Amino acid sequence: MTVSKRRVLSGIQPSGTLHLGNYFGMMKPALEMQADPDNQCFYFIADYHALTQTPDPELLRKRGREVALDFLACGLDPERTVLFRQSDIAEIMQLTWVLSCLTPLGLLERCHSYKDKVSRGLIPNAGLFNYPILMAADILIYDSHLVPVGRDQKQHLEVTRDLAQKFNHQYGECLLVPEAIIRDETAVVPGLDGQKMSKSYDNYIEIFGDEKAVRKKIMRIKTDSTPVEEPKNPDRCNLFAIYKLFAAPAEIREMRAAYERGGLGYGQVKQAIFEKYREHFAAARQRRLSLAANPEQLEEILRAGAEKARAVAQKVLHRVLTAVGIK
Ligand code: AQP
Repeated sequence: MTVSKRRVLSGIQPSGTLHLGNYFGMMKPALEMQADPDNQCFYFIADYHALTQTPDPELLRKRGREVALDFLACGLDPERTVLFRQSDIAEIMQLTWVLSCLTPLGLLERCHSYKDKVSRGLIPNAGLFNYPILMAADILIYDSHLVPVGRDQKQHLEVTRDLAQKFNHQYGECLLVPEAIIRDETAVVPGLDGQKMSKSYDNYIEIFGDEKAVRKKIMRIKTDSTPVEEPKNPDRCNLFAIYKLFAAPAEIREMRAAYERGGLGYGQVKQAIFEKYREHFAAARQRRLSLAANPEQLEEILRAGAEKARAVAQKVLHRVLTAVGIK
């Protein structure tokens, strides 16, 4: 069960277009963690998870490639970090079954993400209900130490930890109990409507959207109707929350003071966000274009990543199956 480096593990579902919530909540911290030589990062495209909501095969394949391109364009270095498709690691399904046999139904019934989707009208399938078990398998199968995620995944991480502890209690020390890494400042990035930004709610700003269309979306971000001349509370404003993601500390202080002074129009803040957005992703946008022009290279990165991830998964699964009495 010993690994020489700290393993960092995270995934993104190809369930739609990646957005600022995915970027600031998970990708940016995950990319920063790859710079630490003590970390060995495993990042994956969670296509089995996305299957719960994506019945169109071509769309699922296409979105999977796009997630990989987005991640690479944003700075994932395949020389240092292992990037792979979840579905290339068949062992995950075996571990999912073993963990399912330990999971009380009540634990799944309490998961907010499932309840939230159902309350928004999604007709759930068993896959969506069982999502936290698959997620636990995704994490535990690589002896992961650290899992950078947005706050919406906190409860799922707790389920993962519970299942690992339950397994160890029942069968003896076998699974490593991981820790979530959630940054307060980017834990929940708000969408255009002020709710959590989500691929499946029509409230997101794409990382690599068409700039004109993104500008229009930014201009639609919901605000209150405080007149321009009046002072405003930045801490209750979606625009300020989004501006803060991009701006340097001194710029944030200046913007805060401008809110509190009065005389600042929301249109000005929206324009400032758009300019920051454009600048922040300009180099990545160029990199994405050249990566997209070379699909064989992308496939090779994913193939090589899967090979490395699978070697670890096979060892952990062997340990688990031996512990439960299957091997
Ligand atoms: N709004 C957000 N703020 C902060 N972090 C976020 N994440 C997602 N939205 C926000 C983080 O992004 C990572 C990848 O998420 P995911 O693709 O696995 O699924 P999700 O959390 O369910 O993201 P979406 O966009 O809301 O997808 P759909 O609509 O398909 O369910 C995770 O670490 C997540 O915390």
